Amino acid sequence: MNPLLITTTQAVDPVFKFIIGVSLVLLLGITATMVAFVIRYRRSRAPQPTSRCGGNIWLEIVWTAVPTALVLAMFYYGWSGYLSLRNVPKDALAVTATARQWSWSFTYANGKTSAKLYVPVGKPVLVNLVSLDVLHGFYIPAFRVKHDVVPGMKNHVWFVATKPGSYDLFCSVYCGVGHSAMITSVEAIPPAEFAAWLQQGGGAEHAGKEILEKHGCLGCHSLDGTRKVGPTFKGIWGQPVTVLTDGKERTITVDEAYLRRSILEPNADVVKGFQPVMPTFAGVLKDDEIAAIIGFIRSGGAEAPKPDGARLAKEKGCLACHSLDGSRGVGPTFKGLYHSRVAVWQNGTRLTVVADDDYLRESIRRPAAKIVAGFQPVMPTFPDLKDEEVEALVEFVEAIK
Ligand code: HEC
Ligand code: HEC
Ligand SMILES: [Cu+2]
Repeated sequence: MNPLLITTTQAVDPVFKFIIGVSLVLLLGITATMVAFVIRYRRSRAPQPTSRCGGNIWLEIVWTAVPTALVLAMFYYGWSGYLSLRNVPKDALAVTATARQWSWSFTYANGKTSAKLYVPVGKPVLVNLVSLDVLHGFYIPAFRVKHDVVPGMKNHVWFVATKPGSYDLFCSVYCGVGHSAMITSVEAIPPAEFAAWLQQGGGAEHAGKEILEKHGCLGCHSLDGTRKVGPTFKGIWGQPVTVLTDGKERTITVDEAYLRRSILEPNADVVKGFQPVMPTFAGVLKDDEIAAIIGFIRSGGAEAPKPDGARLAKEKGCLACHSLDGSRGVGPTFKGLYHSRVAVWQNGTRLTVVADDDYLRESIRRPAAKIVAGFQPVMPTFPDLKDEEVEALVEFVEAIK
């Protein structure tokens, strides 16, 4: 870790200790003086006022100057600590924390989302705070960060986990009946493990494909094995490839270093049988975008895998309101829901429907269309859910017997 880096803990703790220390000294000093005076000048010992003191200029200067110096010192320490909390180190890893009633989800630059905040040990992490509904509070006691998450307002915090481990992450603002469910953790893992975690599953492949589309790679490279202006990406990972390096032929294995070089210096190794027409993407693609592309090619260069309903239900916060074990939460349980008969309110009329595929789909897409009798209409909509994700959730709910 960069030894010059001040962590948020290092920014907050000295100020806290200073203020507590000064307060303790004053509390004890004042209490002791008070007790001594009460005993010494008690009525039985001095029934008549004896001295007549008109004032003491030095005493007054001291008791004005010392407290002023103390509170100014508190302000100075507090302010410089606050600046450390606001000034994010330049190389910080950016993550977006999305708060909704009643769950957290974390989105990384490559599109991967997670219900826990995974971070590499020793690297500063910038967390952008987004609320989809009401006021929440992002709170990690271990790193001394706490910040309101205000709907419609841009906000951020940052921190460094200096030791590997699992740290609690809470919502610090009462945000409705499910508030206590807004608890998750920061998982600090070694940087190499983190890089591997970031690449695997969970939307990284999908993000990789989106980047390929955005930068026009797929105009020259296919994903299905057909030859275009450039070679296909299908199944090339780990395979030998014959290239011309400075006019000399050699065979190398497609690995991370080779892919990176092919993207940044396409003319260094030109695949045999192709023209050196690929433009360089150095300075165009960010490091994490290249990592996402490599992750995508590594995963086979095929379409994104089918979304996992169980994972989605956790990440999207469905399970904060819906139980799997039959118990009643903010919403009805998923247990035994499929094909059961449900009493619902629709436009003020009570009717009974059978919970089939269409009903479940509609319940997720348009929660307000039919309200299950006996429940509040508080289920949020999930506009960012893709169709195949809704299908995965429907399948997941159906499987809870
Ligand atoms: C104008 C067409 C064109 C575009 C656009 C293009 N490439 Fe290429 N690419 C090629 C050609 C031709 C080759 C083979 C010759 C070479 O190695 O330079 C190639 C080779 C590669 C290779 C090595 C493949 C292998 O089988 O060994 C990779 C990886 C690659 N490109 C990635 C990308 C990425 C990522 C993008 C988008 C950011 C991209 N390319 C955009 C034409 C293109
Ligand atoms: C804030 C709490 C909350 C969250 C988060 C939430 N729901 Fe709901 N959900 C409810 C409530 C309350 C109802 C019952 C009232 C209604 O029908 O809108 C409900 C109803 C449903 C129903 C119909 C249940 C039945 O018994 O007929 C389904 C299916 C459903 N939700 C699925 C989901 C899925 C999938 C997610 C996650 C993508 C989700 N919900 C997220 C609160 C929530
Ligand atoms: Cu909250």
